[in-house]
Amino acid sequence: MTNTYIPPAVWTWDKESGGKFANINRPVSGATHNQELPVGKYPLQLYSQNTPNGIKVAIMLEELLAAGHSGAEYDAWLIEIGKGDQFGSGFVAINPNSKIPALVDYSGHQPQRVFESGAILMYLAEKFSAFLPATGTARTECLSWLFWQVGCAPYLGGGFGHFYAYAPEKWEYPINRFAMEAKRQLDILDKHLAIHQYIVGDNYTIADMAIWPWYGCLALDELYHNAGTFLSVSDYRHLQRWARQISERPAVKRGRCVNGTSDSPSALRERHDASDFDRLNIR
Ligand SMILES: N[C@@H](CCC(=O)N[C@@H](CS)C(=O)NCC(=O)O)C(=O)O
Repeated sequence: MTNTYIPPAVWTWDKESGGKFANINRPVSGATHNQELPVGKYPLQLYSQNTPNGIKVAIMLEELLAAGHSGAEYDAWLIEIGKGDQFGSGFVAINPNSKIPALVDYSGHQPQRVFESGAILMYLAEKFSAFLPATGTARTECLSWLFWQVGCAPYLGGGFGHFYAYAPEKWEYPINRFAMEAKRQLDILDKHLAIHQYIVGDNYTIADMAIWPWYGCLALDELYHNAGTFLSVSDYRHLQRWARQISERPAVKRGRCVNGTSDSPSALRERHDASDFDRLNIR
């Protein structure tokens, strides 16, 4: 590499560091402005955007509804992270980490906030006794893979995705480092899915719902522009099979539209009723 950086003794904040998210990144936490969160008619209020972490929860809620859990009806409000909505006072109050997704459950005596996508999936699975095996090896496997995903995603998103797609310039060293790690992770899943239908054997669980939005979408070449070709994702045949199978689920098709920001006919900025999907062009 030619442009070698010599770190100063003390790091200072370079506001002009560039990159897609430079305008919203700061070295401090907390709210930047007052912005109350809207509250809709259902006990479950989701505040999110349809990024890979965001759609995990919308997919879970749609799967719960599809499985007949009418108590999983929800309002989904758009938190536009590119515009800094995650730093509004109302959002920071339900997630001090200022990242989507976050959920508030108003069904109990006190409103219950839940943040971190893995924690939200587990909270909903336990609340409805669904998509998480109750005991034994299957439950332990499910939670192992759920936490595997939450731990690995920063390498795929913050590492590979950032340097391949969002950094102001392409640098070989970080792209190489994180492409290697992304392929290692894809290979783990491919080998596992060669002998399992779903992540936890025969049952579709919250582990699939957490892993698919990242690794399933990457396998389908829907995550970062051209990344599928770059990482030769078609080589991972078993992962491909699983990724396509999950993508065909009607609840997954609906969930990934929720809190979409684009002008595309499959983006639903807010979701307040099952009928909201009727006007979408869901493939
Ligand atoms: N570990 C968190 C990560 C959430 C996360 O990174 N969310 C991103 C979108 S995918 C976000 O809100 N980014 C906005 C920001 O970093 O300011 C989770 O799984 O919920």
